[in-house]
Amino acid sequence: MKKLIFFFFLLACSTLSATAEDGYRLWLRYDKVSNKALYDQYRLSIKQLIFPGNSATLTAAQEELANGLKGLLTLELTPQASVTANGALIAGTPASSKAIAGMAVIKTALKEAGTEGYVIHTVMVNGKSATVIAANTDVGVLYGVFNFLKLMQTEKSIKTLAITEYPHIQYRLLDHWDNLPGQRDGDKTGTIERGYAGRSLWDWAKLPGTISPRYKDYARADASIGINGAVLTNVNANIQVLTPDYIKKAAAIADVFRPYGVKVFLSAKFSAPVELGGLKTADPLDPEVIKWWTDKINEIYAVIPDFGGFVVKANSEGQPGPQTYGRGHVEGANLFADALAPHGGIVMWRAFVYDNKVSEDRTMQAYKEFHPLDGKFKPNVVVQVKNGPLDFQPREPFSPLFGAMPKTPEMMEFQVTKEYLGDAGNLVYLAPLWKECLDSDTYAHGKGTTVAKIVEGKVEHHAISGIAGVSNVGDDIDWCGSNFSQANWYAYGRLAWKPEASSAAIADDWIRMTFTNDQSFIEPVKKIMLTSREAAVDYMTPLGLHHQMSRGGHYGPGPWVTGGRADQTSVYFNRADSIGIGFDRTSKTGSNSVSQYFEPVRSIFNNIKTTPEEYLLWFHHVPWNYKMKSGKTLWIELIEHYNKGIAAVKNMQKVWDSMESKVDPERFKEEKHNLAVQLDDAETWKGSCLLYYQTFSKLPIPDALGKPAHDLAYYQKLRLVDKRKLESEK
Ligand code: BDP
Repeated sequence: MKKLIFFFFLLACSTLSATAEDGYRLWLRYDKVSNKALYDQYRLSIKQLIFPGNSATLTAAQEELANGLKGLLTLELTPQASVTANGALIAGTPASSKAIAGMAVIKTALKEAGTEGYVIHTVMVNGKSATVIAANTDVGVLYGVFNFLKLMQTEKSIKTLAITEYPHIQYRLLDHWDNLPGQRDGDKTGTIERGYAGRSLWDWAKLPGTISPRYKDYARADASIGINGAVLTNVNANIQVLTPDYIKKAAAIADVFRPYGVKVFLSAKFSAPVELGGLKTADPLDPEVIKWWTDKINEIYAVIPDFGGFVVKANSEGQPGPQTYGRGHVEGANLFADALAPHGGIVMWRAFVYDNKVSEDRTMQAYKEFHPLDGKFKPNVVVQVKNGPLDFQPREPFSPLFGAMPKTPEMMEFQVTKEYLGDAGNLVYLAPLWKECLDSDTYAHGKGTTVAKIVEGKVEHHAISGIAGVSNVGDDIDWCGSNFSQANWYAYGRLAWKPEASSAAIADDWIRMTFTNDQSFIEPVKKIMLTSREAAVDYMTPLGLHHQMSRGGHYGPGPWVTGGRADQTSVYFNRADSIGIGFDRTSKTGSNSVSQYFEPVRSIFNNIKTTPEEYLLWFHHVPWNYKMKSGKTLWIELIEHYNKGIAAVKNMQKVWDSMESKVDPERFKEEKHNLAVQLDDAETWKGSCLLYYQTFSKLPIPDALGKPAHDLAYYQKLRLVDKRKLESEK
């Protein structure tokens, strides 16, 4: 009998946990606070709720707060009209809450908070202690509520609070590279370009009639980290999204997002007037074309009154654009800008362009085309620039365009999905990659003009500032394809809100909210997250190497890739030969891309001795026997970097294995599996790259540094694909 009961007990546990830990709840878990002392403190600080208001956004904030308090503190409060006891929680704006309108100190504090910021202050009201969450707008209150809940989720004291927070960037967007159904393979839900977490969340076939509950949960997740816009569709755009039917579908999504402060944007295909409108041309100066876009934009605003605007990929990788009609980026972007301006919309014109003719150095193209256009764009045009001059590599120097268009707002484009960093499965925490770029000094307006400052628009006094992250969200139950990939969605939002935040602090919050507040879990896991990006650089493309991935999927190694369009191949970028390896971009003997940077960056990169070694092979063609700072040769250091990357993954495995008792079995097993794949990948990267480069260097791999397990022919045949997800190839 005892045995039978035990069996049923086990059965109950396993079914419970199987549904409980599927990753759906992201960082918004709201499990009961486990620290007894803090739980008691929280209960003492929150005894009464005063939260009037019935706008959609305040209702969303009230609902979130109620859910949070119920979960974290097993507390359900009926809102009251005025403070009667110690421990009141008062939330709202001066317009929604009489209590807040009457607090001089809060109104003063709110001056700093701006339109989307908030304050959380401990105050005395009629001799009673109270916590106030206040903002100038409803959405600010929602952000404040999320932060207040975060304090408890991460087990911080809430006894004496004096927090003022506001976003440092105005447009904080996620760009979904989601295709429409049938755009790629005839299926009902769209695939996602470079998406590794299933298919598109937007169930276009069922919209607008059926609204998936996931749209709201998606918007909640975005709002919890301050994301305030979503481009629903792929930059490789489909004209169909501009048809009346699809506009209605997009409007239904916008209705769900609106209470959470998330605006809807779309991608626009430049040739739509021809393909959809039946016009003879899409020439941006043609009056009929102007009328077509103006009408289309008015049609969108009629059903989505707060539509954010368009992102446009023009004259890049085969997409049509103004150059197709003998015009330039300025005419193209301004066409949209004029039609969007009366509605307050913006156009994000991408600078990710490269010629149909293969150029001497693809990384120079964006600067060459856009730098001369500074000052010519309409005020609601934002030029959207990828973080590096190439394409979301594990490491690139910052794009020289940042700061090079002082009269034009420049928007950052990061990639949250890990196209070049091992898809959803590999553990690579991207905040350090983004911080490295944001913290880089452009010297555009003297020392200290970091990329972050350019993007924030303050040094150049722009009216608009923006940042976009290419989303890693799909319809997988865990949203991002793995638990640790959720950290990148989270970190992106936090950095978009405040680029000055630290990778470590963000990781700390995320681990606490997603896993546990147990310090013996947090510290080691945080450490492996923080070192994971450098590990990926080491085992994929160390010392400034770039674009050595396999063709198309970009998942595994393919340093030998050649043929087809030269500037999309690995050999174009590694330039390996009998002398050495690396792309010479110096002024005298190379492409002179260094000239696109401001001094002293230009001279630093131009000189092999002063170039930081992590960018060495980005800027220089370096002899195999070149003496590195360590005194070792380049060849030996290359080998050591691959080894370091592999060792780092082994360490991640060791740390994770030691966490088994601190994490639920589902998430433990998933990550254990993912790390085993990652180690295998790292070793494959080492074998593939070193054996291929060795055909040029003719130098041995010393036994002590570990010979690859197979020969080059083996690696060349082995095409690594993500073992967990089927990627939608271009
Ligand atoms: C590259 C991707 C490609 C995108 C392109 C872009 O490989 O799928 O369409 O960028 O940003 O990273 O337009």
